[in-house]
Amino acid sequence: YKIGVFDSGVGGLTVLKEIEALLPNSHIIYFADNVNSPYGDKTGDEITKLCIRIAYFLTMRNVDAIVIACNTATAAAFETLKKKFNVPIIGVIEPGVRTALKASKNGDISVIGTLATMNLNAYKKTFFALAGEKIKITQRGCKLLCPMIENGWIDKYTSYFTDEILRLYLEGISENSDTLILGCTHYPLIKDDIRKFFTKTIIDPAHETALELLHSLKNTEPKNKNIKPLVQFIVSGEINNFRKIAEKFLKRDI
Ligand code: DGN
Repeated sequence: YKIGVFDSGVGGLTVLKEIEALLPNSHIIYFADNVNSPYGDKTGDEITKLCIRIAYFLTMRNVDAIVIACNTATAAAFETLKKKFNVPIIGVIEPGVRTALKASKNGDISVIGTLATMNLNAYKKTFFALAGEKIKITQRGCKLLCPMIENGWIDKYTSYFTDEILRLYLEGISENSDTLILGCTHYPLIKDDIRKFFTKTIIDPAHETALELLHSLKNTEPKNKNIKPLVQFIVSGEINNFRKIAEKFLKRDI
């Protein structure tokens, strides 16, 4: 299969890694819209416009499916893309919610993500749709985390600063929550730091998202013949920083 994956930057790499593991023979086009990053401070309409452009770009390359490897973009544009484009569209929010519902024992779940994801209330709506009102959701918008990660604050030299900021965001997250969803695909890149402040179950929706892609492709006839395994990276802005973080995370040259 030929699969389009996009994010505002390096966050979607956490989803890409899972897709590569499950569909190793695919041709994947990863689009990082880093010239427009962060999406999290934009309005739903602004984000939707950017997503439509990216989805056109990917469908022009004849992809069999598009994975929105970004919670903010999923929150803003999932329904619009599903209506506008005639390929399976996979978002990250529903997979994360499903995983959290399976993992939580007490039904008290916290979610961290960008301000836009929280303002659009996408997690609350999805929990409500899948589980009714019996789940208690605490949402926390973390304005600084995505830009920090996008700019490479993911190593031991920066972890002191990252920790201080995480402390502010995660302190007071419902003491009773037994499950925390990383509701921004950038956050798994600093999962070890997050773990210092939330010691119970942490959900990264990436694996479940890749499973959902696999499932939806089962009923899809491949559009392209003779696909060779390949992962292409396309960035709309700065390249070197993107490459550095991607190579470190994927543990290979790209
Ligand atoms: N990785 C994006 C997400 O999951 O929401 C971050 C969006 C952004 O650019 N802030």
